[in-house]
Amino acid sequence: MAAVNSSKLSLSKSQLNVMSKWNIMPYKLHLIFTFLLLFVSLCFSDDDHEMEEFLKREFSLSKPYQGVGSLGSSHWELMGDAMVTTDQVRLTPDMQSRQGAVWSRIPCHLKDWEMQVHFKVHGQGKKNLNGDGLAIWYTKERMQKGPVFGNMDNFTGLGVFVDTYPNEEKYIERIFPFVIAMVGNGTISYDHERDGRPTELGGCNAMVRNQKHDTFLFIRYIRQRLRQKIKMFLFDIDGQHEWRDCLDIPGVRLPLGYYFGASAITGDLSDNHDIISLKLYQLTVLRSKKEEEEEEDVVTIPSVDNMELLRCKTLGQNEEGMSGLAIFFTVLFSMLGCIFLVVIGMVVYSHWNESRRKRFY
Ligand SMILES: [Ca+2]
Repeated sequence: MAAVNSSKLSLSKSQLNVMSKWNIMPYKLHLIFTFLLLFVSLCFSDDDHEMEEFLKREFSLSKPYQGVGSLGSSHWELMGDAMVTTDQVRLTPDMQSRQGAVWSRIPCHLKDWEMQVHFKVHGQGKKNLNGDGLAIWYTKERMQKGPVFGNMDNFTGLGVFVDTYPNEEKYIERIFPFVIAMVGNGTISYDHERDGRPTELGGCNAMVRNQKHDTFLFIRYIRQRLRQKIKMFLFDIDGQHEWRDCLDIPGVRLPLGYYFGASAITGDLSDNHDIISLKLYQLTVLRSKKEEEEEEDVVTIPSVDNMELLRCKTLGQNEEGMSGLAIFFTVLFSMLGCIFLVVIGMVVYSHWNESRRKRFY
């Protein structure tokens, strides 16, 4: 106890010393305090701390799906094999060669949003004998049939794919179902045979098929231009409330006025692909003046900053190996060349030296 007391005493003495120093330099104290405050506020100024959420009913789809697929006044339109039941919008049934979709009729002009997708993928097929998956869209085009999870290829905008069948078998390290995101500008094709790897922005595996508990996918898009991010959370671990970050990509530039949709496709293999609800929340994000100024330019074509960089990350290993090998051979041949030149030089020099000696004698 005595030791503690003395240490307390010495601490208070040193504190007094420090305090007296601070009294001499009030400006320093003020500065330190300001920096601390700034640091703390920066640490806590995460996106979640400055957001308010508003459910936008016109962009949301939920039970009892009033008028969907029958009334022209509904905000949502069905396509292909999609059908409405009391419990879900079934994009495809568990049958071969089906495709279906549900599309919003209204273009969305929100800057910052979060789409909360409650979905269900289930069927008779055993693991990896099911397919092909479903997609969530924010695109310029709507109501188009096609090969990309039941939507057109060369789409313009954002596609998030819940891919349930591994088409490319050589990458056995990837466990399916696998969720990826892709941004198209109208000219980029989705490579079905390679599960979209050449154009993916990133993704994660997610055990979302034949689950007893509910499965969700959240797509969050905030700060158009400056800090755009797509975040996906999955509710898939034994029904516990556990969310996982799936991907987080800054610099995703999406134009305003695109349409939300969901689609699915089956081929030789099939599944029921169900949408239970789509809930769109408007997010209110505070922006600095600088951020507002930087966002003034209107985005007309979807793009992703550092897209080439992202591609290199996913494609790159073979290319990197090749360039390493090329460097090795370049260095090897340069060294051999140098040695050859030195040897030639020595031979020439010795000949010259000998002939000079002969001249002297
Ligand atoms: Ca696939």
